[in-house]
Amino acid sequence: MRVKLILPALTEATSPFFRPIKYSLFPPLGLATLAGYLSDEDEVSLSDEHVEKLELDDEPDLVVIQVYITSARRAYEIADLYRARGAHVALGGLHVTSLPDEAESHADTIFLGPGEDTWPQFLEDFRAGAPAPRYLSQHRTLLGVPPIRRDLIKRRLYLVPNSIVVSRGCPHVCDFCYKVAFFKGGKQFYTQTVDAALAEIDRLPGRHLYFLDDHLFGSPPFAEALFDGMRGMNRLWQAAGTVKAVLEQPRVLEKAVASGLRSLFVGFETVNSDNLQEQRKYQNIGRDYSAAVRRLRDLGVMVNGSFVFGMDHDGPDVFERTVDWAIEQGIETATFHILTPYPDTALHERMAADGRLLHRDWDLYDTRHVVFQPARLTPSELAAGYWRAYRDFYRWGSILRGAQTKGTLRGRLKHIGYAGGWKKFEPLWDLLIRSRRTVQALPLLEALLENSRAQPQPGTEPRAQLG
Ligand code: B12
Ligand code: SF4
Repeated sequence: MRVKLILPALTEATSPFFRPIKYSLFPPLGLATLAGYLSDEDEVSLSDEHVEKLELDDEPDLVVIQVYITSARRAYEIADLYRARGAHVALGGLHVTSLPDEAESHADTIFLGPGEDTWPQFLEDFRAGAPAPRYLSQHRTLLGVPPIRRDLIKRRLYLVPNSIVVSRGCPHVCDFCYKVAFFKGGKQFYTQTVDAALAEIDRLPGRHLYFLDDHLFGSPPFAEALFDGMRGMNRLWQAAGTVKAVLEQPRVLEKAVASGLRSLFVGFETVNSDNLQEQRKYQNIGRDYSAAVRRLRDLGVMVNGSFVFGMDHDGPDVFERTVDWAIEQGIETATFHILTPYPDTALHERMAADGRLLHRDWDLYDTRHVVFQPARLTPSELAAGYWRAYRDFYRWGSILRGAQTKGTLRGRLKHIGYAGGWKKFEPLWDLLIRSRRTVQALPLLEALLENSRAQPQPGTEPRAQLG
């Protein structure tokens, strides 16, 4: 059987003029995971439109497309094309799960939720000539998942070819997050076994890893055992975590650092605590954000702070306040988003019920456009403030100010190199992407992550200031 797996891209990622580095960071891990279930006799290809031009003149038997909200239009276009040519088209992923009725008119089969239970069932049905039109994931487990088909990934096209997930979902329930909708009807958070996770890590070449788990620290016993197992593997890694995990899992965090954690993406989301209540981001309420940043910095871990603008308590001053706070804390990189009510989230329902959605053009639901009526800002104030925040945070003056918060010359230089590297050298990234050698910058990333600080001993007590 000829199987073609496709990750379509949103228009911005395919521009002939300029390619932002963010679209050449990670390979299509979800599709490579699904490919693991195919048989050796199958002829399989995996195409990622973010990094390569799609060849659409072939005639596969089965076309598998992963659909995100911002690439839905493109995904449906490709799906329609292959269906017209007689291929069986299977659509799945986050957007299909949110809006199955929209997706099913472009597919022979759709999949709701994660694919580890439904996909092998479908393959069996398909080979038997009786595929169903819709599969709904209910049995959630990562036990017995076959090895990811990383051989299908064109490593040289990515800055971070070694992305990995060892869990699915998250134990929290924030109002704006995709995850409650995606995992409904079954477990909302589950992990691999530690042994399976360590075996997967072992299979990855080189030193650098990026854990794409929504919340790698979501199960402290799992995280602790994983980091114990990773000690001595000589890895450098990055991941995402919460303020709560940073402040309240001291032993786990120390073990993470000892096993190679060098930079953490932290969901601060808002510096306005009233917003946290509104978005049900309870795990951040009453927590000392500055203490979290200090703690990470003391352990030599760089911070990528994530912030969302446009929540109902945000007024015109929110942009400057957020940027100032982030610079004062010495946060190395920041990711700003405009609040976006993804379909099938509690936030979307609330906005729709209040008549606040401006449109349903999914192309623009990319966290860079305003798609709803904000409460204390106009849509144009919100959009302008968002872009200003990026400009203000990444101007050289701000980068140098942020660097001043570091105690040593080495720390300051590292801050400048890392913060400047992302936004100030986009044209160089663009060149590298075009020459199809993005991975060649990986040693530079590793060098910046390399940390000469004395490592803390696992098991040391939490610092007094946190008590
Ligand atoms: C890595 C990542 C990126 C990377 C690369 C994406 C990639 N190569 O896949 C980059 C940086 C490019 C990126 C960009 C964006 N991202 Co992004 N990203 C992620 C992240 C952190 C991890 C994705 C991942 O690899 N997961 C692990 C794999 C194993 O899971 P999976 O991909 O979901 O695949 C499984 C299932 O979905 C399912 N499945 C998927 N497809 C199919 C198809 C079939 C047929 C079947 C059976 C099953 C199936 O089976 C797979 C195995 O279980 C997610 C958060 C998350 N946890 O998913 C956000 C996330 C997907 N991104 C999101 C967004 C909003 C964006 C951006 C629009 C905005 C932004 N400001 O960054 C852009 C544009 C995306 C686009 N191209 O259209 C949202 C998506 C919301 C939505 N409803 O679609 C997420 C969920 C983040 C969030 N919490 O809001 N992203
Ligand atoms: S903590 Fe992050 S991943 Fe978990 S529900 Fe909230 S926003 Fe989603």
